[in-house]
Amino acid sequence: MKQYFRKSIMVNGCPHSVVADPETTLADVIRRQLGLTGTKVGCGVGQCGVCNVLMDGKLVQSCIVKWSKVSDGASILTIEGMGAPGRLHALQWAFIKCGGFQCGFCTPGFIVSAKGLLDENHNPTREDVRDWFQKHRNACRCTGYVQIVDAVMLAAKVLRGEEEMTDFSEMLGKDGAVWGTYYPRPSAVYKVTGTWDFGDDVALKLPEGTLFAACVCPETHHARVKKIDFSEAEKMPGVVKIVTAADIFANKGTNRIRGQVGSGTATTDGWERRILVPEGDKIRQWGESVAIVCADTETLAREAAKAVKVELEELTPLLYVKDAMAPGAIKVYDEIADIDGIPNAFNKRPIIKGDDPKAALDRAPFVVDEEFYSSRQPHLTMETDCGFGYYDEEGRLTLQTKSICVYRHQLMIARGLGVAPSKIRVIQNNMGASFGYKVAPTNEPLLGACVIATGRPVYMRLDMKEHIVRTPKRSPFLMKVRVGADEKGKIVGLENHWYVDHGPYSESSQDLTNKGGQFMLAPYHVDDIRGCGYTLFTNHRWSAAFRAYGAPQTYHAGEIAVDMLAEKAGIDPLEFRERNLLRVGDTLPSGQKAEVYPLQAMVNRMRPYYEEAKAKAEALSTDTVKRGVGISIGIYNSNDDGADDANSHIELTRDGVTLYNTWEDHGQGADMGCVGTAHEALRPLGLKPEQIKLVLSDTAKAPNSGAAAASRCQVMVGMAIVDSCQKLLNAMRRPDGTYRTYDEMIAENIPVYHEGYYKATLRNVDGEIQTCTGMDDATGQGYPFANHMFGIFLAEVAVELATGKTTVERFTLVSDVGKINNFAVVEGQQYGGIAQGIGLALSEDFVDMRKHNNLIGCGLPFIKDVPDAIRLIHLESPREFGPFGASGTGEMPLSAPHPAILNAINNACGVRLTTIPATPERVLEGLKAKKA
Ligand code: MCN
Ligand code: FES
Ligand code: FES
Repeated sequence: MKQYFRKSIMVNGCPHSVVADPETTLADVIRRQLGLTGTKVGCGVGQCGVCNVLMDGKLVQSCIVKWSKVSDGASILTIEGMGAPGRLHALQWAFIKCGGFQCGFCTPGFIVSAKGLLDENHNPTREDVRDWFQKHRNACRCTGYVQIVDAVMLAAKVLRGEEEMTDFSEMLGKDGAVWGTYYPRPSAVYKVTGTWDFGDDVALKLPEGTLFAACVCPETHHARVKKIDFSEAEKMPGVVKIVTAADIFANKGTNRIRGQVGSGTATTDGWERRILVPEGDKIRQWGESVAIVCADTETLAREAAKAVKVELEELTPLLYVKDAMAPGAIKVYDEIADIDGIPNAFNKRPIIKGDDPKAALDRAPFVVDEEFYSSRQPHLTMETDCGFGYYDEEGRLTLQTKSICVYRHQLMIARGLGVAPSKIRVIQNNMGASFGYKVAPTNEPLLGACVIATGRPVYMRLDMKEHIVRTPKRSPFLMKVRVGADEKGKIVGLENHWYVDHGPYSESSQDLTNKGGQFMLAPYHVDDIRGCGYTLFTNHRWSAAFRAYGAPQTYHAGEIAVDMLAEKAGIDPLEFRERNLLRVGDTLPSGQKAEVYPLQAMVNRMRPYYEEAKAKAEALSTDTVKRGVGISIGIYNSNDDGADDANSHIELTRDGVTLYNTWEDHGQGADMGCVGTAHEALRPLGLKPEQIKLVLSDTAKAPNSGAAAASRCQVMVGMAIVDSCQKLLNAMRRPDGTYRTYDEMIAENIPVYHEGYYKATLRNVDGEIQTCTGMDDATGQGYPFANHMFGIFLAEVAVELATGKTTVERFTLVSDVGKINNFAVVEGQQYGGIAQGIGLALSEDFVDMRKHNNLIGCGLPFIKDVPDAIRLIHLESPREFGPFGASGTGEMPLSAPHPAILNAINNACGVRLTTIPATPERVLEGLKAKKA
């Protein structure tokens, strides 16, 4: 006989009597039984603070408090009890004012936590705030924490009566401008009040009869599936259907998924990926699904999934790219041909620019010839992968997920499921960030298979462990670089070979592999380059996009190699870089010109901070703690390689305008991007920002704007928005230059709906305007990118000699992302990217499934791992082909912050690491090797 506990509790000042399972968590009681979905659940195991509530005035992580431990009469405060739209708490107001959130998934947890602090301490210092969030383990993956601390400090002032909670319209610019200001994004009020529904929140409100889907994923990297036995599982309570590949075949699906593979150099046709691994076939990576249990509840589905027996024949896994390419290595796919005699290589991307540099390198007085390895960085979003599917009013298979390329996913999964693309509708849920992993379909085909097999709405949610081990990761690169300089410290040539570990699927691999050629030494004048990138199959995690896709790998090698070269040449690292900078008229490794050349001006801005940092490091180094300074430069693209394009539509309404497009919002600020851009383009109409309504990221309602990837949307969708706005203004303009009203347009029968379009455009080496074309397969030369973003990174670190522990004490970023639409958003992107760069440099990795399966095990940076002292300096060179002069910004801050840190470690203690992360163990090993 199962027992339930009835307790009377006060929730947000109201009495409730709740009957619940004693083993249920307080988070579940709050979310599922009380329906207060403002409290989110991230890690579910007490590591992230996303689920924070105050219980009897004390901050608790509600995901680890069992109902049995909640005392009768307990008083609980959730985010809903703090304030609501229209009556914000000072903390909620301050988070908006300071831009202290992005995706908003961690935000209720931070705000409730901060209330706990301010209730105790009315006048905290910034360090008190940081200590509090560290002690209470409040984690955020988006913001880099600085604006959160700003917000708490500001709220404290309000609560002390030193500051007024003013109207946000004060933040508008001259003549009511939104563009170029810190004006809050449209989703702000909802995110800080917990009323912004994420996928999991909507899922709890789905109709009766909705099934929960749990995947059966045997724990192996490589094995043949001999038998899947679900005879016991299907008899278990609540089980409605166990879906296998046989169900997909029965629907005439091919059970295969294909993504972008390449343009002819690949030996695979790209159809490697199975939706569900059938009997007789192979599991080729950890976490691959062989079956899905659809049951009435999550608990029942998970129980039954455990009862499915899978008989396996274990096979040797290839978990490291060097093993995969070793002569005689076993094959991940026997049937896919090797390239250039390299086992498991399925694509090659040569780069041939200028003359062969071999002779110059042989002659050069200073040469670096080094091998580098970059890690398999995990995305570590606070929200896990989740979503649901159902048939909509037109009988379309509708999938609401974290997709950041709704149209692409529609096409990618259609044939595999046996459904015409037009019969699939993909909608992006409000999401707790992606950082690119959702360029890959994850749950979409699985949910699709379940809805088809059951005919019922189906919901799937991974817990954090499943989320980490089953979703794709950053692809590790093994890089061999030979670069030389002459007596004057001028780079004379580059030989560059890189080997990309792409796991067992080829999807999205060619553009990634291209980056190794496009960005190796991109910030410098290098006439002569030879090299080649190879993409390889392994049995480790399949790779998808991760913010700056290919750049952190490439700059890890390039920016450390440049530092080593400077050291060999006896030249200061910044000085060496300045001598070699990419200057007006120089070409990038792909042979195209950059659209602007801001690097010298950026170095000029950086130099005083650099000199000051060097002096400080020297003065503050002791016998036990060595301090050092490191520099790096990153350039990254702001459009998809080649002939990128985007659509955006606009409709004039009686209340204002409505935009229709698929600028998917990970949390980066698509809402602000759309409103800021459209508001500026429609300035003659004098609209208020709230008069611009958005219908985003639903394939049934909005035209295709492409993926929210490659930091392309501000430029690409932005230009399409401007085009649509111009068309609307042209239609509204009267002969005297004034504008018709909506009613007049209707009365005169003038169209109020206008379609905007943009195709990526640049100036070629002759200065002529053309569209982007992509790269030549044989030489890696071409016109892949319309716009770029530029960053110079300065890291100041302290290395503890006894432990090898590195702390980043201060960080400076001088950037040029063109004209800035919204400063709060751009600064948030940059703080957050730097924090991820610190994780990439020092702690984050994904190698061992038993260790790297939770946020802490994976090395997620918490607030004290990220300095409060981060300086952001913006240069804004206007871009000819960007809306109002804008380029992108999202990925630049994660292009090359980590080599600055690695270079600073070397500067501090003489340990030159070529593998990341620079864990204390690796630094200590380096220190010991130095002594020996
Ligand atoms: N922006 C601006 N002014 C500029 C350039 C950009 O105000 N000159 C603003 C834009 O309006 C937008 C944001 O900055 O709100 C990012 O714009 P953009 O660089 O065009 O990037 P996308 O909108 O295409 O977003 C994708 C990009 C990528 S590729 C990844 S990965 C990423 C990122 O953005 N993932 C993120 N930032 C992220 N931020 C959060 N919080 N979560 C993620 O998953
Ligand atoms: Fe509760 Fe992470 S601490 S969800
Ligand atoms: Fe903190 Fe996204 S805003 S996790």
